[in-house]
Amino acid sequence: MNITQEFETIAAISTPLGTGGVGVIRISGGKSFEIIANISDKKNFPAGKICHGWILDGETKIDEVIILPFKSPNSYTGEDVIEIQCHGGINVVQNILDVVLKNGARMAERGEFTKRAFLNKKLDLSQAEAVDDLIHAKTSNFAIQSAKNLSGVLGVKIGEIKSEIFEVTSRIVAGIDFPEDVVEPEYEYLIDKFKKSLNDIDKILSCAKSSDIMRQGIKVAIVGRPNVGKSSLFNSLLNLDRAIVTDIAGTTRDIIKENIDLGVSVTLIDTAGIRESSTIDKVEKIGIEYSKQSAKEADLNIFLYDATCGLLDEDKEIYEIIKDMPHIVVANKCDLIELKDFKEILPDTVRISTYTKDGLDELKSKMKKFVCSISPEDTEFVTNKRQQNCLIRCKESLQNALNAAEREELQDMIYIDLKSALLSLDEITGEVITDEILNNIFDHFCIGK
Ligand SMILES: Nc1nc2c(ncn2[C@@H]2O[C@H](COP(=O)(O)OP(=O)(O)O)[C@@H](O)[C@H]2O)c(=O)[nH]1
Ligand SMILES: [Mg+2]
Repeated sequence: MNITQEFETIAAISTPLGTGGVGVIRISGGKSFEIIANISDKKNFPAGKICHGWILDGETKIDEVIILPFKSPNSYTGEDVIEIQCHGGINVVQNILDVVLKNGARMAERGEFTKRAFLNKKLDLSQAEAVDDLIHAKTSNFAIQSAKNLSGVLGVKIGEIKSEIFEVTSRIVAGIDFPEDVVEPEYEYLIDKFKKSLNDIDKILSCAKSSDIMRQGIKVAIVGRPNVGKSSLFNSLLNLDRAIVTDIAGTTRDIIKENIDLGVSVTLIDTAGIRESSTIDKVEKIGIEYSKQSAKEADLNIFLYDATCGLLDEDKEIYEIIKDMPHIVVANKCDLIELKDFKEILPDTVRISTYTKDGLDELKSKMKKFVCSISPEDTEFVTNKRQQNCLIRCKESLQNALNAAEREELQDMIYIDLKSALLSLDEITGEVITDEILNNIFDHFCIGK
């Protein structure tokens, strides 16, 4: 592989800033080997061989480290790369980075290592985006799906669709350029081919909704009147004492959010109890408004009431707000009543006690069932909004080509549509891309990646 671009040498801390077993500082660019030779007690760094030594700042010993040398093009970025594994303390990694910067590297920008990997053709753009997805995945499921894209699944599929369209385009061009020697392709053949490509694109786009859900997660709000045990349930689902629980109505005044992993990332929202009362103050009133808003915006509401009281008018008013949206009815404090005394007022009520934890597994499995109903666990193709937009544009061009072929229009016209279909696909993998789009993608990355 030829490295066509010559960049400055960059460096960054690649591990999260904090205390840990190991910290990693990464250097990439033409001066990497020179810099490490200047700042280490070793002078020889055979590519692919693990080296052990000290990082020095002049005479001062900074840390005892492991050095991993990679020679271009066999590295993450495709350039010469040095990775320094040091002891994982905030100051020690910073001290090493400072020495590296003092010796001729500049601080890397967000995503600059991966951007260079892309520019040096170590990854296509869909793989580079998968790196970011993998790092930021909120659930193990999404991490696995992102790893599929990192291995190139999406890029390969796009490549297949592209070569189908390319084959047709070449035959059309040959017919146009050499009308005496080459017969232009039959319209029936074109129609078949376009339908097949449209079908392939639809298959990827059919996973768009579950891709979005996997990436962003869903919102689940716990709603109910004060004191029914919303905060207790919130804490139980999190396995954490996060929200304050008291027997005083109006304890929760703000919205509290935390994430749990139910195959997709679920943002669990504890809300202020919704009630009308002359004693509520301004703060609680605002909290109640937020609660109503959260209920309306949630993908799923858990409607909680107190089994010992049954459904009061206040409960019914809240139920009215959410009854036409996806919801689960939950009766809490079932530890306080005899099983035989429980009357199911609303269908499919889950009976729980946040004290004894009875019924929580059933509630969780109902939540999971809902999650699965909107996002199947195995999504064949994970895409992001940018990729989906490219696919939609490609689909429009192909649809135009199909319409034209069905009307048996001049093949010159069809050729123009096919060219734009190909361009849209090239954008997904990054073969055709503007600097603006590129910067926009990598600006979201972490420093050091
Ligand atoms: N007996 C019993 N009490 C509960 C249960 N869940 C919550 N509580 C109590 O009900 C009161 C109100 O709980 P809290 O979670 O603050 O309710 P919220 O106002 O809806 O958030 C507190 O005194 C809790 O200890 C339960 O399952 N059983
Ligand atoms: Mg509360």
